[in-house]
Amino acid sequence: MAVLEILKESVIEGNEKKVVEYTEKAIDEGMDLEKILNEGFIPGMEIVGKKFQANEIYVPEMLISAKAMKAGMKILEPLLTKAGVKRVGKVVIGTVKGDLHDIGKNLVAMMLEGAGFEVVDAGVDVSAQKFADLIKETKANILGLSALLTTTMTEIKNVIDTFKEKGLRDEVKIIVGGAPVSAEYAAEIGADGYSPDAASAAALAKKLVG
Ligand code: B1M
Repeated sequence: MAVLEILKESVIEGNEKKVVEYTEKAIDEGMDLEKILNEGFIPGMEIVGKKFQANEIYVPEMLISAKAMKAGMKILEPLLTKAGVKRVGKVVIGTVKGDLHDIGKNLVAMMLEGAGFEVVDAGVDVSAQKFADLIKETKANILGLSALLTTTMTEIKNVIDTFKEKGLRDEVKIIVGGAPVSAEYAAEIGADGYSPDAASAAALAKKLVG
């Protein structure tokens, strides 16, 4: 099997050791960095996302694949940056103020990375001001907001309103998600999109920047 095919399969299997080994092998062979990303990691994570949506795999398997992909990205990322390879887009993602849940948000961040985005993870309990500062600082074109509590869901609206007040709303596409959030709520508060899970969040982000 060719190196990139093995790399792709290793991401799907969630075999971290093999992902690292074959990422290094591809780099050592002088393979194009973009090709490693586009023909190894991205199609691997795309298949993982599809399997998750079809209920063929569940959150733990998806986390294992995402962790394996991330180990490879750790090697590839500095080289991509150094070579000035253009990514699909840049995303700032975080869990809103008052909310400490981050498992789903981390999964979304990893799927976005697997889809070719540069991801700035703002962490949990992030204020509207902090999101605004990060968007100005990173010039990201997508903002991802996660909320897991009915009490913090309203903070998503506060972030969007703050962006409007600061004249930043047109600078970014805002995508939202988390268990209590719905497509109706997202539309009501003026988000650009909602997705129910990590795989569709990556597809949505791609559509919004495409
Ligand atoms: Co909390 N918690 N929790 N908790 N917790 C819930 C959410 C709850 C439903 C449990 C329950 O009562 N049945 C409930 C919320 C009720 C409500 O408001 N409707 C609850 C509560 C009440 C609380 C506390 C208030 C409990 C207390 O202290 N009295 C407290 C609040 C702390 C705080 O945040 N301020 C609390 C604390 C915690 C722990 C710290 C113990 C822990 C979090 C650990 C961590 O995240 N590091 C925790 C956990 C683990 C849960 C449950 C059990 C699991 C959440 C999870 O990780 N799911 C949860 C009950 C449940 O869901 N069964 C519960 C797995 C994860 C992969 O799914 O996060 O939904 P999820 O993410 C999905 C999608 O939602 C979507 O994609 C992900 C992957 O497919 N998605 C996005 C998420 N973000 C997205 C963003 C997007 C797009 C899609 O675009 C940007």
